[in-house]
This record gives sequence, C-alpha cells and structure tokens, in this order.
Amino acid sequence: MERTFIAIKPDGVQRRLVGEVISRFEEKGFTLVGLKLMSVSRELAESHYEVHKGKPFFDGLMKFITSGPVVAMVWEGDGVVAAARKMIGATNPLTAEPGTIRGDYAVSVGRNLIHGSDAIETANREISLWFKEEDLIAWEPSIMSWLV
Ligand code: ABT
Ligand code: MG
Repeated sequence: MERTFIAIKPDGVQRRLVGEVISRFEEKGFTLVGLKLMSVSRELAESHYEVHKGKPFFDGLMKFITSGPVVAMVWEGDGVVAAARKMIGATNPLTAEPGTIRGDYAVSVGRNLIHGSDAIETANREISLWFKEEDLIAWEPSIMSWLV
C-alpha cells in the first residue's frame, strides 16, 4: 500500500492548525499510520531538504523548520502521494488554489504550513528518515466488530 510523508511545519503548529490538517486527510479517506510531535535538529532538516542545499533560501528554510515543533505523519492509501500534493496546493500559497490547505491558510512561500513528499521514491526516503519502522502501524478497520 502506498504511503507518504506529511509534516505540519512550525507555523501550522503555532497557528493551531494541526487538527484542521489531520481532519482533511481523515475525511478524504486516507489512513494515519504514523504520528509524532517533535523538534527538528539541524541535521535532520539538512538531510530532509538535501536537494535545496546551496539555494539562496536554504539558510532561512533551516532556521524556519527548526524554529519550533513539527507534527510528522505518515499517511497511507491508493495514490496518496499525488493526492496529498493536490490537497496541499502549490508551493507559493498565494498561487495555491482556494480549497487546498496552503490556498486556504497561508500567504508566504517561506511559511507554507505543510510538507508533502513529491514522489513515491521521495516518500520512501523521507519516511525512513523521520520514522523508525516499528513506529509505523499498519491497521485496518475492524468493521463494527465492537458492536456484535
Ligand atoms: P515542501 O513540501 O516543503 O518540500 O515544499 P514544496 O515541495 O511545495 O516546494 P519546495 B521547492 O520543495 O520548497 C521547499 C521549501 O523551500 C521553500 N522555498 C522554496 C522558499 O522559501 N523559496 C523558494 O524560492 C522555493 C522554491 C518552500 C518550502 N518550505 N517552506 N516553508
Ligand atoms: Mg519539496
């Protein structure tokens, strides 16, 4: 089953949007298989954003992502990698469509609230970077078995 890595960035946590973001993924029908609130070390931040090393915004990005707690998650479902990117919206929140998370809640490219893996291979790399295998839980609904 396909999985993606989603992180609510420090701005999302500080603006009390954790519940809102989680609700959107739940209501869409994806399955939460990993979740933690954590502070991000410079080392983890650099490794996560490795592809942007050397770019002019890299230092600011490191400062931002390590500036406060982040909610790291793994979500599972058919096509979840691409669907999550669609739900998140464009990198620049000002051009992100209304109805997307960034389009509805953010205005700044350097404070764009949420991260989602951009491809299946990236998702696999990011999941193993942020989570230990034993902290991910594969589960299925028990179809009302608690009622019988
Ligand atoms: P992430 O999900 O954070 O990876 O964002 P996304 O994939 O939509 O966009 P990319 B290009 O990966 O941006 C990574 C972070 O860098 C910030 N950024 C990006 C800038 O501040 N200025 C820029 O010109 C670009 C291209 C946006 C992303 N994080 N934040 N916050
Ligand atoms: Mg990216």
